[in-house]
Amino acid sequence: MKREKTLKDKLTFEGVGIHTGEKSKIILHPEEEGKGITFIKDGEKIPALYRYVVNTNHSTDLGKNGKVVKTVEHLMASLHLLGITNLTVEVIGNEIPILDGSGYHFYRELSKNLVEQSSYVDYFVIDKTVRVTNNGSYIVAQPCSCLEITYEGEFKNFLGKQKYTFTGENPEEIVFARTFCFDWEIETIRKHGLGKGGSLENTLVLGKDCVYNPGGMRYEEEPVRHKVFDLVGDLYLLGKPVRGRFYSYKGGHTLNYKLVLSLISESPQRKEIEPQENKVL
Ligand code: 3BW
Ligand code: ZN
Repeated sequence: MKREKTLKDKLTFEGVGIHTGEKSKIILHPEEEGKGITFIKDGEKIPALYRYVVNTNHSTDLGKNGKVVKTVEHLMASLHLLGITNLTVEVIGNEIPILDGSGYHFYRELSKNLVEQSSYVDYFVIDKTVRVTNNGSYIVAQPCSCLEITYEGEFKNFLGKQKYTFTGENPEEIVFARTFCFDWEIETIRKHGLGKGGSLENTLVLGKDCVYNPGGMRYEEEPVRHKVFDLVGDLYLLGKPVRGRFYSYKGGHTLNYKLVLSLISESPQRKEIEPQENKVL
């Protein structure tokens, strides 16, 4: 049995957003047990829950009453991996800072500041097999008392087929893996008004046969490790730390979100017990 956790003191992170390119600041405030993770932007409280997801295209964004916080997935993954269950994230700006593109800075600073609370963690336990698909991609969730996540990708460049399994024991296996993109995608992403803050400082950029970043890759399977990390973040939108075995074949934020919705609808009692506050939109 693990206990709920929050931070000892507030913690601040500042930097550019990968999509908006704007500078932003987040202040993480300790929160009482049972409160969960909440974003607060311009006075609007946005619970870190699936029902506030407003976009899953190239990032996972949350919003309520017209206030949107972009790119929550890497912070959410870091909180999930550290077992931080109660926290208020004050957002000054429109997006969570991308920092180095991985969860490394969040994970390192947060891990030095943890405090256990008195209640035991209430897990979201996968109790039956659930499968979601989307043109050739799929994710399968299965019951397990562990947290185990496998990602398999088939990339159209030198990476080819890559697969990585995270067994939940060593967060360091995935927190250091950066976000990534392929050179042939950048034009389209920018045309859609996204990726304005993207650079070699925060993104692993890959070509057909090359790595643009001067330092190369942090691991041979850095992209698939990052994909696992993204899924850890998106799963935390279930509202509780998760227990189960997951296999994602070419999934992304949209499919991750579809899985989350499907897991919720397969366990109707969980919808019922959600705080009343979340129903007011
Ligand atoms: C490109 C791709 C993404 C950039 C523009 C120019 C440069 C660098 C970046 C983000 C899910 C893994 C990657 N989500 C911004 C974002 C971007 C992610 C989406 C993904 O990690 O698959 O959390 O802009 S895609 Cl030089
Ligand atoms: Zn990511």
